[in-house]
Amino acid sequence: MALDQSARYADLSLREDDLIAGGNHILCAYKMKPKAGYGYLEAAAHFAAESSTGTNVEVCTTDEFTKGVDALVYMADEATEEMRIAYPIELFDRNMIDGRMMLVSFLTLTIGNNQGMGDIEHAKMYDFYVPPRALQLFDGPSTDISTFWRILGRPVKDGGYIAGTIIKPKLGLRPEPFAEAAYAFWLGGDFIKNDEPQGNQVFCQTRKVMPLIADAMKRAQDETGKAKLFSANVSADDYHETCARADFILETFGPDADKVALLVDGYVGGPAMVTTIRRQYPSQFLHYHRAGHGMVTSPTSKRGYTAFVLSKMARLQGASGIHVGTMGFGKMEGDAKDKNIAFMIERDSADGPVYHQEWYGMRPTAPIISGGMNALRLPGFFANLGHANLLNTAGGGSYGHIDGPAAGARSLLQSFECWKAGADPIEYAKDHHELARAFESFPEDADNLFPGWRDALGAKAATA
Ligand code: CAP
Ligand code: MG
Repeated sequence: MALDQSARYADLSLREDDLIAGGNHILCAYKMKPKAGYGYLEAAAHFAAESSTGTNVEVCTTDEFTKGVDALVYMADEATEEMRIAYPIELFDRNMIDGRMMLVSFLTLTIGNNQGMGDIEHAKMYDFYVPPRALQLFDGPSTDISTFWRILGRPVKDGGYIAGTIIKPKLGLRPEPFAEAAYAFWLGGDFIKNDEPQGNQVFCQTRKVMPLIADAMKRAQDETGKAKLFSANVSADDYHETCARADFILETFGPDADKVALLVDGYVGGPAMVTTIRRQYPSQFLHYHRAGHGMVTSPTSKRGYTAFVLSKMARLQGASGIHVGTMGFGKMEGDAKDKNIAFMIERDSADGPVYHQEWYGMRPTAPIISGGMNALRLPGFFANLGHANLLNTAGGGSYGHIDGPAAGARSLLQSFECWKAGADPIEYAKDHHELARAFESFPEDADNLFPGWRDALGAKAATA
């Protein structure tokens, strides 16, 4: 049996409201289950000890000051497996260079060694609260979706849906076809991103492809008379490599460099990669791709943290936009209730599953909606979320459109206009050709979402 540390690391008389009013603690809510044979409160207290000042035994070097910065379990409910811990903000590391807080330290404590403890079956963080003093010490975003709206000539508030895509196939395009795929989409749509694994492959070198993409952007802007946006993946293990890519890309786009977002694979690359871009390139839109996150955030995983927590951390770190899934309307895991993720990152005041968070004017992080989306799936998505102030990237939904990516892009925009007008998609498609052709392009979705569409649309959907 382990040492019972609940007298030191648990205080169930602490009230959450008082802890929030005090402003000296970061609060974390977990679903936690101890291994068989361990008492709930004892395991919780050991968890708080390992996540702050303690270990599995008393150490003789502990003094009174140490005890003042203990993390404390303030709620433990075996029946619902809920455990909440208050972490004094002094526990978290501050930068030497400027005294600011860092996400690395937040993670190391709150979801670090405690993930491998012998007396814990599993534990997953599903919400956290950041007091005003700690919020001030995180970077937050330096640019947000309004940057893009401004470039696109839209209102800077409620500028609406940004139709985007991902160059597909995911890998295996050489520079010329890659740039042509970009050009073709830009004839109809606004925003293109590199896919998460696209970088400097031997068959598609950054130095070769980026000038071609910059040229494609120029040509598409000339052709359409509209500004276009590109999100370039600069992920790499090495800080210098990431910066070398970003520098080269911005220089290459030259006068169009403001239209370039820098994309990082922020989950696999980690907080340091995100902050590299946030701090070295504060004028650029920071695009957080979260590939790999499912290993901890999936509802089937009982460890790690949820997608909600990941997204909230991304805003603290300064992501201008982060993928938040498709809330059950696309191909990736998720459900309609995930809209609380979008609300938490885009509003100044929002409710999480446990905690209410005030952001005190920290810039918003835009929800990026991606994964199996197409024009037919969008209206349901918008209806669930209640707005369309977001970036959407539809790879299959654009390059899978029967009349090509420009038509695919137009079908996305028409779908947004249709939803905004409160119109019925089948009726709207009667005089919006690309939307009609989306029915023909994605017949399985059409059958599921709009039964009877073929009779209603007839030749309009069938003819190119
Ligand atoms: C989508 C995508 C994105 C996923 C990631 C892909 O392509 O490019 O990486 O959306 O998931 O590679 O699958 P499609 P999430 O549009 O062709 O589906 O956005 O949930 O992080
Ligand atoms: Mg992708």
